[in-house]
Amino acid sequence: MLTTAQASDAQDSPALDLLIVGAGFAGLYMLHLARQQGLRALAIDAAPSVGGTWYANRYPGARVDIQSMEYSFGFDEPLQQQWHWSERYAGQPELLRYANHVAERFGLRDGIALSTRMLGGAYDAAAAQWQVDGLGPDGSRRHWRARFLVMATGPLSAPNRPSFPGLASFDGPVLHSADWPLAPVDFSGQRVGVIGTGSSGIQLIPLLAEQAAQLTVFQRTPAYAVPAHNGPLEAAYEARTKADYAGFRARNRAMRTGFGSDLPPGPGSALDASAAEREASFEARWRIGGFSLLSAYADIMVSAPANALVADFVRRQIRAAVHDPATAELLCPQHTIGCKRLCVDSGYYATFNRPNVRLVDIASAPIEAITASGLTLADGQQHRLDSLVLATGFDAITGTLLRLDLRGRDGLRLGEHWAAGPRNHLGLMVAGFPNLFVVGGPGCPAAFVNNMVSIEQQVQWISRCLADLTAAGRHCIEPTPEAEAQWLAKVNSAAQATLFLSCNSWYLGANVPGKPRQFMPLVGGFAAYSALCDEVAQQGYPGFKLS
Ligand code: NA7
Repeated sequence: MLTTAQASDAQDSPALDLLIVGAGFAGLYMLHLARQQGLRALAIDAAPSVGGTWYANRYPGARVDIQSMEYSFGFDEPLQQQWHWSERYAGQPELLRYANHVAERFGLRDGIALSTRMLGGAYDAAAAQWQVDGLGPDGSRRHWRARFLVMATGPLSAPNRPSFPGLASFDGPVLHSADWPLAPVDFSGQRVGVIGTGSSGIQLIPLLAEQAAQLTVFQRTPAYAVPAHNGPLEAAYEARTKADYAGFRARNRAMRTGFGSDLPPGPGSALDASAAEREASFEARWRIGGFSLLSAYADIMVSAPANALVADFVRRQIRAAVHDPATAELLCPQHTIGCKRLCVDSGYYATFNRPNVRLVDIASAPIEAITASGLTLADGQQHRLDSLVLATGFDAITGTLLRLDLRGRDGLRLGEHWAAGPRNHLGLMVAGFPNLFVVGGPGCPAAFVNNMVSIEQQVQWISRCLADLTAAGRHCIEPTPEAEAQWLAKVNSAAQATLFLSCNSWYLGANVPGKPRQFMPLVGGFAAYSALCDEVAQQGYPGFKLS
């Protein structure tokens, strides 16, 4: 936050109805709806481009893990009819083009300030306004006043950069998957090290292996990866979907995950099926690819024995794909499948058959230090490297919000309010922080849902809420502490009924040292959540104070 003196020097814009932080898909859609409602709205983004996560994650191989006909906006029929995806799972460049197209198509550019970073914001109860401080493109101080503040900052936008001892002394480039250089990086002839084997590592490793002289993958926990079977989008599938796109979107919205209506979840328990039936079902879903394997039976994420059957199936696929038995064994995860987000890959396991790729286990011998010329492990192994890639993920869901200086009523800091872990009501609003909305934050199912569907639902809810407030002549909405406590209990009990607490995932904050261990997303399905949010609005916002 700026001091009072600094704030008075800052360039002050005219008061806004709505300040939107983030110009990714959530920010773009929020701006579009706000303008349609006649609100004075501005979206700011620290990046020099719209696109959010699809601008930041430019690493080779970055690709969406939900099919593009589903992972795209459904709110506008001409948009969904006219846009053509070239591949089944679009790559980052195409997704970024799509974000730019949306900004152009809906005339949003003049409502977006790029290279403009929020530093902090405080709720001014006397003026019933958010006072927000930031920096403009030239580094000059900026100040905005807005009745409503929408944090469309994304759940995966604060990179996790572990503090490996000696990292700063490394002589070569250190790249992070979520902050990749704009110019293409040439790894030809180099010895490259990759730390991290989550979705990002799994996508970039096969491509780096094709370039590097030697690629060493430092693995702390092996990941379960299912094949994407990516390829050109089939014309017949596209035509069939577009013939009733609205119906397709509606069927997806009725799913727990907001996608996958083409291949609905299998009913019943994996334990009730015969071994042959199970194998046939897993095989069929493996051949189709993507997340569908986890919904082969209804109890895979709630029954440990059912889950073990799927995990065993994937380990058998890994052993079949990887020639060296010792490497294959090291690549076989032992934790609950799906407990960490499942990865969707293109040739990941087979990459370890290349003679220039080596897998190193850093669970048994952790990284002791990074030196000028490489990396030393606890057992004394030395690895000489020319470049180091960190695919170490994100301070997920809360990281971006807590890195800002956000203060609610009476100067209450968000960091204090969330000291024991995040809490809010409906996954949308925080007690003590009036008129502040969070899209894709804790307490909502976004992490388990097609994020485009989740964004549309939350942004539409916020838009409706703003309209309802105006119609009722109210200025301010804020959840009650009681409603917030009840919602937190709901989030916790929903997670406890599943297998999601059985491993260290970013859902739990367990990937960031010192972060409170609390399960952050809401399990229970998109359709149920969406219906509940609608009911709250319909009933006049019980659980909220309107003033
Ligand atoms: P993830 O899924 O959080 O993966 C990060 C990887 O980095 C994972 O293998 C971690 O091992 C590893 N990691 C993190 N910190 C360390 C340290 N300190 N030492 C060694 N290894 C470490 O991030 P991604 O970017 O791949 O994907 C995030 C989401 O983006 C993904 O779920 C999709 O939704 C899209 P660990 O498993 O913690 O032992």
